[in-house]
Amino acid sequence: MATVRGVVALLALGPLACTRAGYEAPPAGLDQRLERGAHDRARADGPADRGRTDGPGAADLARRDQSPHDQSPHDQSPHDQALKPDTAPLGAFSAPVKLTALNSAASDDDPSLTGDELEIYFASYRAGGPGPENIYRSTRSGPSAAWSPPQLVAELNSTSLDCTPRVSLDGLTITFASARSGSFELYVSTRATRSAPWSAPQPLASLGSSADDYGGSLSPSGLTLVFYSDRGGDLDLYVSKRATTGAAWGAPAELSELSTPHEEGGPQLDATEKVLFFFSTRPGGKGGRDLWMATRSSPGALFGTPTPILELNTAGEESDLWISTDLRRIYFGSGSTDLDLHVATR
Ligand SMILES: [Ca+2]
Ligand SMILES: [Ca+2]
Ligand SMILES: [Ca+2]
Repeated sequence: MATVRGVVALLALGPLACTRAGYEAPPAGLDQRLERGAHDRARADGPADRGRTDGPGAADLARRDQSPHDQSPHDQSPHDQALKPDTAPLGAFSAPVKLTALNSAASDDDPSLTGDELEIYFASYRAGGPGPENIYRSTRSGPSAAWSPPQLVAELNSTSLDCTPRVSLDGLTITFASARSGSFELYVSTRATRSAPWSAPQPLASLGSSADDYGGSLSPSGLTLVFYSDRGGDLDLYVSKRATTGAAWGAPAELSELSTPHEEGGPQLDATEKVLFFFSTRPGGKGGRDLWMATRSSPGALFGTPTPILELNTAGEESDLWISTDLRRIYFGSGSTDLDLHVATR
């Protein structure tokens, strides 16, 4: 979602895939790896540290040499590889890199990828679409291949503002926010295959409000959806649950332990539903919107005090994000005069 500048900020979450055959839960020890990562991040505070070379250890670099990005898709899909047990510590992220093939001179934001990371959806204010902000899609043939020129997603866009696309890991469900009927509401669309067109978007009416609602991100189980809304007077995070992937969504509840009078938005849960990534304008960041994360001891527990992702934040805006299931690749919109899509790895 683009922020401020006279346009209502638009944000989107990526509904993460529901049931996906072959999915493996993240390995035990995630908490310890995150703990170590937080320690590393504490050492990497500020742009001045971005060029340092003592970030990833030798073991990390050795791993990176055999990363899924270097694997031939014919040998093993990058996604399968990414889901293999991975015990290396989650250290600080690398310096963010712009996705220049996707960015424009206008604001580009709200990235969301399929689990294989071969298809990306995002929102952009560039000219040429039916409305002021539109949803675009790009694909690539492999994890290190070039992205194709972005294309408008005609089935999802309107003459109003459309933003915060969140595609599921299997690429068959997408949610997004649209102001086509007044305030921003969440919509959902599906497709039978990755090459089929998206169905006519349907409003997620039971989650909506008369205020603006953005970015509905499905957990990998498909049973939890987090989104953000200013129904309480300022942007805060909300969660809804359902018993099965075919059941109706329950009444949304505010994640009030994470609420401040400042902006909270762009939430995404990890597969354990114990780690939440989001953006916030709360004090303690670098300025404007910044990326934050919070953890909890179990999916039913309250989140602890959030920590900023120091090495990714700037005095500009860091907005809606998407993070891979192994938590090693994060895509987000960032910028000062206009937003651009970035990726950082660890
Ligand atoms: Ca831009
Ligand atoms: Ca708030
Ligand atoms: Ca910032």
